[in-house]
Amino acid sequence: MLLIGERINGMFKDIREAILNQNPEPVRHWANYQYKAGADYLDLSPGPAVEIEAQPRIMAWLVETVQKNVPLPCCLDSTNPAAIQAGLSAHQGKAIINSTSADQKKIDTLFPLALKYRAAIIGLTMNEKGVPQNAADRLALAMELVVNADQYGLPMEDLYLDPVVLPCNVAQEQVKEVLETMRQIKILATPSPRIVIGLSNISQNCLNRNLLNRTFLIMGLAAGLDAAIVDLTDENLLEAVSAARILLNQEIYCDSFLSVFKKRG
Ligand code: THG
Repeated sequence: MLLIGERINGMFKDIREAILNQNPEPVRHWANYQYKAGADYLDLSPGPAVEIEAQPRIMAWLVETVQKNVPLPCCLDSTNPAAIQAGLSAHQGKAIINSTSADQKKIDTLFPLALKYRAAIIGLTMNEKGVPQNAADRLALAMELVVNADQYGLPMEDLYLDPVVLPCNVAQEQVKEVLETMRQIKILATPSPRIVIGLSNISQNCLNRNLLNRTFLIMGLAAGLDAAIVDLTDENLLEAVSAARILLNQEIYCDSFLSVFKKRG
């Protein structure tokens, strides 16, 4: 599975201040930290505090600051297509666009960008009406994204569907709907579209976050999850991922597997 580091996000105070002061140090720090901890991609989000006109410049600055320091591709996290475009043009390697909703207008703006830059793209199973409450309605939106990918000629392995994880303290009954959506996405097309989630959403404003996060990640992996935006400071999570990779036959078992895989990167 792909691990996408969540930490370079304007939602966090140190990153928000780094952006406002154009101070690259915290961005460098978290790029290096997440790289060493085994991230495959780094999610970059200017966050909600940044003025809309400044978002493209800031996304490009985040990409350049990160890629000057670590050899990792980025997951460009913004609802603003101009910021995505600026990030893509500054980016080296295969980016992930994060994200389009299932709104046709958004798809028609962002799928052509994915094709132009040969980027992968995350499609959220939500639209202008919000996030559907059950698996069947999420799946209908997943299908719309798959049909559009087919029509645009976007390779299925470049489409990551996101069933939209909500905090379990406010949407507890939706957790199993998300898992069911994952199982159904896997059989929606051949080859299967990929599945990604923002893992830490599940535990926002909850107690014992790390336990909730890693328990849900393992349930997701059993349901076909391919990638997740995660907290790479959570060593218990990374240990559980190492074990899951063995049990899902994604890595070859060796007697000292935990110590070996934890030292990756
Ligand atoms: N899907 C996709 N992209 C996403 C998400 C998703 N990007 C953003 C988010 N969700 C994933 N990233 C995070 C990053 C941080 C947190 C949750 C998800 C988080 N932050 C602390 C909080 O809110 O409590 C902030 C703590 C602080 O301010 O220090 O939990 O679902 N495609």
